Amino acid sequence: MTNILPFATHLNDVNGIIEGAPVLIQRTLRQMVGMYHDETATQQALQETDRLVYEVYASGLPEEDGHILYCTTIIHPGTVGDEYHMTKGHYHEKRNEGEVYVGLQGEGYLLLQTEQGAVSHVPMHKGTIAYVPPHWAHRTVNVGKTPFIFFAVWAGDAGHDYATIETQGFPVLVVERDGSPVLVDNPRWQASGS
Ligand code: PAN
Ligand code: ZN
Repeated sequence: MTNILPFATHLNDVNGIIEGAPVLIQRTLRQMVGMYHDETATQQALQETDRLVYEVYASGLPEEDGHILYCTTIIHPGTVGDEYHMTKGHYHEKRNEGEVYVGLQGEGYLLLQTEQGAVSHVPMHKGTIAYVPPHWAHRTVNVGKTPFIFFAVWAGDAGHDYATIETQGFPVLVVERDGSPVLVDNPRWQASGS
């Protein structure tokens, strides 16, 4: 295991950035083509310009057993068609690794599913401590008008499996109806093996 000396970083509680965190991931709509259910709305939005959907400030710690990884995620407000801005979502490669999310700002939903077909969602706002149990895929969604920001902590060797979600999506979508978020069945979703 890589030897790391004790250190501290600082969370900027205005913008959610971890100052001194070396890793920044920025995901734009172009990098998420095919993940929003309304392909026409995705292509129309991209004809005008690409947009930043979310960014991650990560610890940069080694992805190894024994280390604990952490980051903040900032999902910018907006919709693609009627579907709220969201993360790609993933299973952990090591399915038996869970995670903790802490809401810092804004309004969000945490969507979860298992490979056995169970589905769940947890509304999140400042102060929410949400638990992602082992074996549950997880995606977060900004259902508000301001950035939705949360802090996450997980095991260093958990790994990320994006491919399963890219292929299958989630069984439910979070869409805007009369200005409020509602969950609807994902018409394109198929359980694995079906
Ligand atoms: C989070 C996520 C982060 C971005 O740190 O990685 O919110 O979402 P995607 O990884 O799905 O793009 C986490 O769950 N880590 O395990
Ligand atoms: Zn995770």
